[in-house]
Amino acid sequence: MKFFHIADVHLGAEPDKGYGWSADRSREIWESFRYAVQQAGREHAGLFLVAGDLFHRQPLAGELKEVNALFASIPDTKVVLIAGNHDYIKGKPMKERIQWAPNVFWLENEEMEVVEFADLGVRVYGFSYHSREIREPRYEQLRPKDNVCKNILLAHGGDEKHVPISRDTFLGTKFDYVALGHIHKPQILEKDRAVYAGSLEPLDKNETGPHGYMKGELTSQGTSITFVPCARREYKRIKIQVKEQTTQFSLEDTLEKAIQERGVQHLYCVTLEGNRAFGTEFLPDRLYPLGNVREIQDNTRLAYSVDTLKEKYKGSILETYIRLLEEEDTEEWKKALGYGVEALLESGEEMP
Ligand SMILES: [Mn+2]
Repeated sequence: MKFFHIADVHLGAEPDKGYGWSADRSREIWESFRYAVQQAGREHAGLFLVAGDLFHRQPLAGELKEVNALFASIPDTKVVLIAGNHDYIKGKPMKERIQWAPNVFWLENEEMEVVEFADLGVRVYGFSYHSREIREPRYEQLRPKDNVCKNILLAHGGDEKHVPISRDTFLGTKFDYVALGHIHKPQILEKDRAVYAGSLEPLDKNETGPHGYMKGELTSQGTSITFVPCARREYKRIKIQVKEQTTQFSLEDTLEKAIQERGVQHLYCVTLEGNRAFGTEFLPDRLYPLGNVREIQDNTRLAYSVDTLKEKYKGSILETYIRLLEEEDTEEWKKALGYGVEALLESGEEMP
C-alpha cells in the first residue's frame, strides 16, 4: 500500500511579509498543496496523511471548502488528518463545520483515536491539539493494539511545549510508521519508521534546503520511505568573501552572478565576510534589488595595518588606544583592538 505523508503546510501563512515575493509565496503554498494532493491521486496512493498544521491559524470556512474540494478530487485515496498547535481545534468540531467528502477522516479528539481501513489493512492512530501547547510527553510508550494489520501513528510536536519527543520515544516502535509534523526541516528519527516530513514549502529564512513530502510503501517486508522535494523555492545562504580591492560595484557583480548560478527564483540570505579597504562601506540598499534577497549580514572588518594607523593618527585617542592594547598578545586583546579601532575610526574620535 502506497501512502503520502505531508505536514506543516501552513495554508494562509504569508512568509516574509513586507517583501516583494510574499504574496506569491502565499499562493505557492496553496499550489504545492494542490500538487501533492493531485500527485497522490495520480499515483493511486491508498492513504494521504496530514500530520498537523495544515492551516497557519484557525481556518476560514472558505479555506475548509477549498481543501475539501481537493480531497474530494481523489476519492480513492483516504485522507487522514490531525490538527496541530497552529490550527488547533477551537469551538465547533471540524466534522460539523462543513460536509466533508467521504474519503476524509479527521482524528480531532483530544484523546487518542483510531480509524481502521479494512480494505487497506491499515489502522491510523492520532489525536489533535485543542490548545496552543501540550507539555506532556504523550507519545512515550505508545503502542498499537495488535499487529494483525498495519499500524500508523499520526503525530505532531517534538519540542518542550509541544508534546516533547526524545531520542528514545520512537526507538524500536511497534508502529509500522510514525508520520510526524511540527519540525519544519525534513528529518528521520528512525529509518523508515519515524519521520518528519518537514514543511511542504519553506516558511521562513531559517528553513533552508529542499522541502516537500514523504512517500511511503507498506509491504509485508516492512516500510520504505522516500523524500520527494516539490517546493517551488528554497531559502539559500550565500557567503561572499570581500577583499581590500572589493568595491561596491564589484560586490554587486559577485552577488548577482551567485544568484544567477543558484537560481533567481530562490530566496537569499547573504553574509559578507573578510576585510574591506579603509574608506569602503558597502551599501545594502543596492544589494537587495539584485534578487530575492531576504537578509544581508555585513560581518566585514576594516583592513588596516596597526603601524600605518599609529603613524597617521599620531597623538590621537586612536594612537593611545592602539599602544595600550598592543602590549598584550592574546586573541582576546587582538579582538578588542580590532573592534576598538573600527569604532574609533567610524565615530571620528580618532582625530587629534
Ligand atoms: Mn506545529
